Amino acid sequence: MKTELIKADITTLEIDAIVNAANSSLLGGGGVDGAIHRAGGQAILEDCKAIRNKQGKCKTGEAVITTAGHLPANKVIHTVGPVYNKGSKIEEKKEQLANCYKNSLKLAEDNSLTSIAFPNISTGIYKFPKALAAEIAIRTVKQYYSETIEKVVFVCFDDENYEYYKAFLNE
Ligand code: AR6
Repeated sequence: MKTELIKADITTLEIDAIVNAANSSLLGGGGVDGAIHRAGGQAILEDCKAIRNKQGKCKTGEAVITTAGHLPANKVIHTVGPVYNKGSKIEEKKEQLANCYKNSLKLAEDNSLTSIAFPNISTGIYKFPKALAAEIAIRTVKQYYSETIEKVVFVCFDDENYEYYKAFLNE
């Protein structure tokens, strides 16, 4: 499994799967979630609604998969990152963030997807400290053994995240 780092809008990528930093309602929101639904169109929301009707909300750390609608990617994996509140259950939040990456990779494998791109989950509206989130993302992906996934792309949107990823990936 090789890893890549890029600075880009994740909605533009031609890849098997892009990951969405969703919320538990799965019904869309701001940030990267808003961008994915806007660019991908109604089909993504329809799939999300069908999943909700079947299983209810998506819990923090878990992941579900839908069509990618009009996006150049083949599938969207929606995962729900933890909301970071200073001093409150930090260890649990760290584990939940790692679970987002693990469960998304597992879902990609289960669907025979060989390339996957992650945004910096929880580091926007959910306010997870960027350095800590980058460490967790990189460690979790590197520790994940997959016989089928060939490529994992870390997609940064802002300079601060990009600098942390660049530093930690080169360690
Ligand atoms: N491509 C790649 N990365 C992006 C893009 C993009 N087009 N747009 C933003 N980012 P956020 P969260 C980066 O807030 O913190 C939504 O309302 C952004 O710079 O999208 O997990 C959901 O519905 C940041 O580094 O997600 C939830 O309610 C990263 O994506 C809530 O926000 C994550 O920022 C989830 O919050």
